[in-house]
Amino acid sequence: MLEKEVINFEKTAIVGIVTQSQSEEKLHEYLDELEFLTFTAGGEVIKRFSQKMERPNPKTFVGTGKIDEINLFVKENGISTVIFDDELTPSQQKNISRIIDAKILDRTNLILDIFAQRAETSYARTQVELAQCIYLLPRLSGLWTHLERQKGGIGMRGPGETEIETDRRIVRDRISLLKDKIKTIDKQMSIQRSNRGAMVRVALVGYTNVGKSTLMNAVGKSEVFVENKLFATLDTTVRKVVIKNLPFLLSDTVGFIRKLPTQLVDSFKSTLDEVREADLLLHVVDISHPDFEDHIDSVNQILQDIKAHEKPVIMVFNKIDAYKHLTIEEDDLITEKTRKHWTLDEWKQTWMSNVGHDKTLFISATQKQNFEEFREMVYEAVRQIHITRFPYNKFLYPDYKDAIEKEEE
Ligand SMILES: Nc1nc2c(ncn2[C@@H]2O[C@H](COP(=O)(O)OP(=O)(O)OP(=O)(O)O)[C@@H](O)[C@H]2O)c(=O)[nH]1
Ligand SMILES: [Mg+2]
Repeated sequence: MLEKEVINFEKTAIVGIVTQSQSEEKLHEYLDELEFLTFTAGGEVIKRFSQKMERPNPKTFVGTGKIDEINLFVKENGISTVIFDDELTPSQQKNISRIIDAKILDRTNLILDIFAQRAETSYARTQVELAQCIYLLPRLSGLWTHLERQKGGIGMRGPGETEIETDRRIVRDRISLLKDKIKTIDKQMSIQRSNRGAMVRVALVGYTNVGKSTLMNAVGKSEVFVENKLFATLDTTVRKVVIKNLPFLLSDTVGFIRKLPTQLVDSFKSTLDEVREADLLLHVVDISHPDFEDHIDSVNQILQDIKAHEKPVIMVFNKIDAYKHLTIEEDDLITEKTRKHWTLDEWKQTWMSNVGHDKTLFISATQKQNFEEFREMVYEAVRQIHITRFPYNKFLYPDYKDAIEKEEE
């Protein structure tokens, strides 16, 4: 409570829709996530609005009656920001801003904002700014509606439009400048990566907030920033890790999220190269999260988008210490036994038999539960890649060679 008073959170309302392809339950989950994103960005959600509709209204996303309802609530409760769960088209954003007297943002906007807040190195900042400029360009005219309303339409249109043209030119110039800057850094990073020598490269991937950095710290004895907020990590960290004399490189990178803005995926190309060029992926999952199966799907989709879906993967189900299942009595007696009622063992069995080709692990990174098994499985996978990749490694890693021989005796 005290924290909230000191930090002064922005009062926010969030909006989503129920459609044929998005059930009420799904919307509820999405809005939970949007609320967490809002909190991460420094906002406090005062109210959720939702509407059932066949498809989004092309002009105002939700119906005009709903817009009026939101507007009234905004006025009566001093709401400063309204955030829509889906990406608004530039014209939707413009139309809504004309009616509702508050900042109108969408999910993409919000994610970009969090990335901007969190970017620390100049490289991350450049990537985020590029994504923001690309997002902003088609929306520039919308920014002027506020001014138009204050000063009236007459006389404003001319200079307003000119300003928009000037702004567009400025943003376009900025985009090409940022692209050049990124190209230069890309080259440096790619040289850096190729200079790392003959070591197997393992990348931690997964949804945001699943515990990738925590795992990295636990394995690599490094100090990577960990926080119970979304997108704690933006920059890639690479550490040399040694398990049983076998050295390899482990990288921790930006987390994924569903509906990840495409502008971000494009701008973060080089950061994601770390994943694209890895030999082995550790796909970390937060099994204590009610939507973890959706998270897995989103991550797999993004891996496919960046063409990293054919790599060997170890599925690492993390946070088993926090996994809770509902017993039928806790819920209600009529409800049939759904997946939410499964015990951890039942999950394990299904995953082991379902996933088939992927190796599966269940751990707790904070409690270091099942760490021996984790180390063993990673070691074995890295060793396999190492043997095929570098058959003459005995000159490079005499210790490692000894270790294998000892083991095989
Ligand atoms: N209960 C429990 N919490 C964990 C475990 N591992 C990580 N956490 C917590 O989960 C939160 C997120 O951890 P991070 O390591 O920052 O997650 P991340 O995947 O790196 O997140 P991003 O960098 O935001 O993508 C932190 O509050 C951790 O303390 C675990 O095994 N059990
Ligand atoms: Mg992290």
